Amino acid sequence: MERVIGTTRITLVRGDITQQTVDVIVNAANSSLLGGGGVDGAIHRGGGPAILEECMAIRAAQGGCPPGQAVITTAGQLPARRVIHTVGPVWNGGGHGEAALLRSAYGRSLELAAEHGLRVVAFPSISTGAYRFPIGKAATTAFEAIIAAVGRHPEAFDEVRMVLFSAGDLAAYRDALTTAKVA
Ligand code: AR6
Repeated sequence: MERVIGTTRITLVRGDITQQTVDVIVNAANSSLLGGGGVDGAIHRGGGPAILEECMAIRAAQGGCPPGQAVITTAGQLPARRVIHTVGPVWNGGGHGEAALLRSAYGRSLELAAEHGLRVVAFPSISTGAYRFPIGKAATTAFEAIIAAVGRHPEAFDEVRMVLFSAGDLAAYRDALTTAKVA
């Protein structure tokens, strides 16, 4: 399943984010940048200690990464060239700015990718694991942010890929991408 906006393909695959051979994969990190479970654990395990070393240097310089923001490091031994670490919101009922923070997490990640000339970007489903954001709303919000970023940077990206871990997650993102409005 894919949709094309100008010269950018928005694609969906079921798989493991650490196995993607792309310019940059995005990590669903936490504000400490010191690692964790889920996607974050898999990326640090697969990439090796070089990723944590750069995260610690960023922490020393700017004191972590708030929700909705993003930072970039090496990908260590992973097949991707770089890792962008973004922090999604913890779902707390939806009335605490969660959707805006999730939009920002996708949007800032794509701004950083564009700044660094990274043209093929792979995202996991940010915030829908440990942070409990409902999958359908997360999928709709992700594509709103991705489509807006592609609109701001029409020349920057060849592909923005969502990498979904389960069949259920893939189905939710397929529904959201099918119905997403492209301006
Ligand atoms: N590839 C692709 N998707 C994956 C993978 C993988 N290797 N592993 C899990 N998923 P989560 P969050 C899916 O919890 O909700 C960490 O401890 C998973 O099934 O990784 O943003 C951080 O340090 C789910 O659908 O991220 C933070 O503390 C989705 O990825 C916190 O969790 C996101 O699940 C962030 O929580």
